[in-house]
Amino acid sequence: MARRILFLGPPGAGKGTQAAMLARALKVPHISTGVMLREAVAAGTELGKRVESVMAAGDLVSDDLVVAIVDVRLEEDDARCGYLLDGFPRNVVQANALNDAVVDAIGTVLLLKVDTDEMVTRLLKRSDDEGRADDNEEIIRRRLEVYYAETAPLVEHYGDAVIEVDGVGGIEDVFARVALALAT
Ligand code: B4P
Repeated sequence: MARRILFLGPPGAGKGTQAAMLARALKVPHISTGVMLREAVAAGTELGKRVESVMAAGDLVSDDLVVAIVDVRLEEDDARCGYLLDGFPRNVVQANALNDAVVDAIGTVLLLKVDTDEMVTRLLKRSDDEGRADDNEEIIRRRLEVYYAETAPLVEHYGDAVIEVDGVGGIEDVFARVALALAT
């Protein structure tokens, strides 16, 4: 059966980490808008130049740009049999921009829950490991604000499709909870 799953959660909750593991297990593509945008920045494309400063400030890239790249990606052959969307939609406008066929097909919305101190600790560690421009403390606080203002309302938007998963603990332990949530 085709699996179409959305991952929601604040920055640093582990969406990217868990979505990559789950996509491998389910053999569906892992579609991360954050990864696609960072690749565009690294490659110096026109898109990358437009979004670089917005991302570095911890703000959301404009809806039309993100919706356009997701639309194109979902048309690719490998997405026909399912996919994991990670980091998209990020607000109600983006959720409403998904076409009806996609909305009808979304089976599960996984919400990874992690407290603020843990998120900040993880992202500061990632900053040390990877040197991402948006992982310093001031920008992390800004990204959290943006999450609570723009993205958290999606939990209500998706209503009964949302399954909460405790994102605190070792990566394998969290993954076991994700797998259990999908199995029940
Ligand atoms: P994202 O790439 O989505 O980044 P994120 O929210 O920081 O990461 P995530 O929650 O996936 O955490 P991860 O697994 O990496 O977005 C970055 C930026 O792109 C946004 O701020 C925005 O500007 C832009 N953007 C993306 N999508 C957009 C959209 N739809 N619309 C507009 N703008 C958009 O985990 C974080 C760290 O924790 C990692 O170092 C990981 O190793 C570690 N970790 C994970 N699980 C752990 C665990 N269980 N224990 C300890 N550490 C753990």
